Amino acid sequence: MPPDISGKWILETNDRLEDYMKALNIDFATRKIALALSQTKLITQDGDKFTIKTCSTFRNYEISFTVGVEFDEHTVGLDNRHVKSLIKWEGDELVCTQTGQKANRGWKHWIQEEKLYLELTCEDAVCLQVFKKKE
Ligand code: VLZ
Repeated sequence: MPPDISGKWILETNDRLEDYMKALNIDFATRKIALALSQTKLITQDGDKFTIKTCSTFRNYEISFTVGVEFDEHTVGLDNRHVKSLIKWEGDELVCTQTGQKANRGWKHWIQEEKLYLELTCEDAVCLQVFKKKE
């Protein structure tokens, strides 16, 4: 059984988000706003089907997918690129590969000590976010 990552999660720590946003060529003003924000993840999980909403007071971003089924992702409000995204379980990690213009792009989620972790990667930039469950 894969782990259950569903729920409402509040951002606690956000390490090197600016590097990740720079690698995506997100402009200065947007980066400064994004860095100052709290974020909430709302995750629903029904077998292999997921919806992940990343919410903030500035902008929201949502994806829905089935594990193992590649889909076209348009990163509207982030870097506005089109990528092919494929998400798989690798052991207890939910791993996304985003193929497109940017090399080495993707993310992974995992649970450790009741916290939700997210590593966001683009080129040589790696951002680590940790979320605490909202009861
Ligand atoms: O999440 O790729 O949970 O889509 C930070 C932008 C990057 C902050 C967010 C400002 C990337 C805008 C989120 C807030 C929406 C991301 C995936 C994994 C699912």
